[in-house]
Amino acid sequence: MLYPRESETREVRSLDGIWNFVRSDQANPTQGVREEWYSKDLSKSGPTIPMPVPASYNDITTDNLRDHVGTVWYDRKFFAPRSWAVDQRVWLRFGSVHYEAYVWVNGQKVVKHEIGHLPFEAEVTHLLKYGAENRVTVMCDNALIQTTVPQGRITELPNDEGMTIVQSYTFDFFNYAGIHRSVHLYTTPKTFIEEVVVTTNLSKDNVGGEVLYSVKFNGSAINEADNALYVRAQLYDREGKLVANGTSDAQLSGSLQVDNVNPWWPYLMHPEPGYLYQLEVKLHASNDELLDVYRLKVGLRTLSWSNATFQINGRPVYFRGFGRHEDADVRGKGLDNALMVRDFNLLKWIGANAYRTSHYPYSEESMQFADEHGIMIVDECPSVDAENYNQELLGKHKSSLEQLIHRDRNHPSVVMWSIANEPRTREMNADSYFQLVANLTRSLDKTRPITAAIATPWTDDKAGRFLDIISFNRYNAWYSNTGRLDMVTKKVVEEAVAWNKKYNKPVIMAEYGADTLEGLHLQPAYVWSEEFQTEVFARHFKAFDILRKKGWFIGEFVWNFADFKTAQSYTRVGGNKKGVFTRARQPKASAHLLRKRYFALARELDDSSFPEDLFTYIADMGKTENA
Ligand code: GCB
Repeated sequence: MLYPRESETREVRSLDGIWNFVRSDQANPTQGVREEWYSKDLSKSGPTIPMPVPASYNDITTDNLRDHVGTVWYDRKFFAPRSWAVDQRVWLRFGSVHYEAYVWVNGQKVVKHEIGHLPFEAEVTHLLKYGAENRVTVMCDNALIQTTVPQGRITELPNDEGMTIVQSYTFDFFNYAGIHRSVHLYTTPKTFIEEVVVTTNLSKDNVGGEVLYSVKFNGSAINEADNALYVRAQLYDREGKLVANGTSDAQLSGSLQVDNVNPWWPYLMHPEPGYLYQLEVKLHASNDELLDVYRLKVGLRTLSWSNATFQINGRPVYFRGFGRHEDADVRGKGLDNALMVRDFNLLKWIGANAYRTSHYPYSEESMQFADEHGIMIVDECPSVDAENYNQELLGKHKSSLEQLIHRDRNHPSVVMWSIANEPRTREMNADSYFQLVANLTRSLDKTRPITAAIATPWTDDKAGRFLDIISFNRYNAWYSNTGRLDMVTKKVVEEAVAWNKKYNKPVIMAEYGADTLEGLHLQPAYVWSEEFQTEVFARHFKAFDILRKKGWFIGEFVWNFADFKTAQSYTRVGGNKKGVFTRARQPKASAHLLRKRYFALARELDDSSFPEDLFTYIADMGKTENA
């Protein structure tokens, strides 16, 4: 699915803003459908409140909307310009609605989509009134059950008024819901470019490059005799200079050769990271009439992996990064450009070169940003804590990967697929289940390796053999041997070695960390203090340096980039506090230590230089300059 972009043949309009909102009666979740609330303005069915889009609805009001379970409704009006009535098609696209969405336009049902964090769209050409006002209505359901991805449970429990519905889940982040990402209306010509798939190759010396593209169109050919559409592809460099062009074959595929290529490199691995070309794809009828134009950014890079290494453009990569969340005060999981740009500034400040989109696909805008900044992404589907494996769950889990790969396959920043976080891989059926999920992923994309973040002890795990890279999550000195800083280094080394011995594959530590209350200082280090988090990190660094010498240990990811909201629990003080940054995106003490490590690794492994402010002046240390 292509990101909506303007071109000489396409227009894009945002429907973001303030929508009208109604929460259903929890005890009567289907009332709105039975009473056909979508057939007229929501305000005609009852009082509405204003609700921002994009945003989670949970933390906007001051009442208990936060804990609402079940359906809510949104609607808004918009104009469709008269000019759109002729010779075009119009599409309504949602970047993400969590968890399940039903959409109507002018009272007509247009699309239903299940699984949050992924885009969906529908053609609305025939439903719109042109040069007039239209209405879009959305019903969104946040209920998670044993066959949703991720899974949850709904139970009825007695409360002070009688009975009430309660949502529970095992995963450790708040189940924010609503219209989380932008809503767009966009136009295409009648016959248009529906899909573009790009893969790239580099010569051994990284001097010659190749862009392979394959295009799918949608729509009828222009006239009866015209079944021979073709594509003209042109590649421009950063300065807008044309560097390659060509014409497709009859299947609308082709390749472009680039001399003296600027490869896509990760941040700090090259002085010019994140180099992107622009690929211009023009769909033509056989009489040369121009039908549609779509432009996308392309990074030229190769990935390769073995049982010991992971390489980009032929050079070994050591991942230094984070597990993250899309999470912020007030807006929850709603797309927020200010937050996104701040986060990338922090990632670069701290010297990270990668993050995992734990535990679901992140916004398309952030994927584009990662491309531009050279941040590598381990792209995770929304399967968290999978258990009680069943056919329906498998179907949806596969569908989430299919949708994710369709959405993200052209991003150079995406270097690995993560097919699950902490699935219960010792359970019966875990092996056949993950074999099927891994096989599907590989069949959809052979150019990237597959991983999953596993917390099951290596002795019991049944999924690792289907992966290319083993990622494990472990909280030494936190969940096990709480407070024992002397029980970290050896345990991490032993566990990583055991995973490698069992599967003979590269190993990443995908999560480690400690909850830390900003401003709490205790010396000697004591759990929850800034001193403790810093010490926990240092003990892990020591383990990682022992492991790096073994040749197959390829990365370290701290849990978590920033503090984030969780369900209420006595183990969580206002949420999960394992952030290196606070929820307001300010550094804790550990951030300064981590920054020194990440830049030290970048210097050792990739020859990059230190930022001037990395080390604070303490004393002359015997290195007086003759000034
Ligand atoms: C984990 C999970 C992550 C949690 C984290 C924690 O293993 O993958 O979602 O937030 O532990 O802090 O407990």
